[in-house]
Amino acid sequence: MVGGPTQHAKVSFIGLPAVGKTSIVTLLSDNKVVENYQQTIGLNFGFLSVGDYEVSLFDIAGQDRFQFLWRGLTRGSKVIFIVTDSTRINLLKTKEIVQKYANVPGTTFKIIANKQDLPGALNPKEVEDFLGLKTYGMVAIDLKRKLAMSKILREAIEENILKESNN
Ligand SMILES: Nc1nc2c(ncn2[C@@H]2O[C@H](COP(=O)(O)OP(=O)(O)O)[C@@H](O)[C@H]2O)c(=O)[nH]1
Ligand SMILES: [Mg+2]
Repeated sequence: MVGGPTQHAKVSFIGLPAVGKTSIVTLLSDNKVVENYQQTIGLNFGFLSVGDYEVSLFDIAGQDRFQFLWRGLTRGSKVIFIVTDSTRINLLKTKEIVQKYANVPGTTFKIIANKQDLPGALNPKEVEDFLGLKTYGMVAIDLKRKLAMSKILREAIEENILKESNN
């Protein structure tokens, strides 16, 4: 067999409601576009095989009443993506999420600046400067972005594994 053995990886998505977490997971997992907003209740799962990794995607509800679940549900994640819709108002609240959650040893944190197609969206560089974490632009309702999103995911997992094996 070519390549290394298949490894399992858990990756989680957190962020405020309606920023596009379920859309990203659906894009990766089902090759589909989420057209109508349907609030996620608690937790939704996706799955993706990328490179040598079998990745479980944890899509975690963003509403205030679900935030008490975030820490427990994300436990053991190699990567946590914090998703923003790239608006100013959302970024202010996302900064609080970064301060509160982006400090788990062993987990790699990245930002997705989603909804780059909307007028007035802050670009990934602006989002990165404000939040202080590596940021990738995304349009989760564009099927053509699936490959780019899979690549972001794979590189983040590889970065995490490399860092952990150096510790
Ligand atoms: N214009 C635009 N709409 C998006 C994008 N990503 C998601 N949406 C829409 O935003 C709404 C909320 O998306 P959803 O994935 O359910 O958000 P979640 O609450 O974070 O899981 C849905 O109506 C999606 O169709 C995007 O990149 N651009
Ligand atoms: Mg959702």
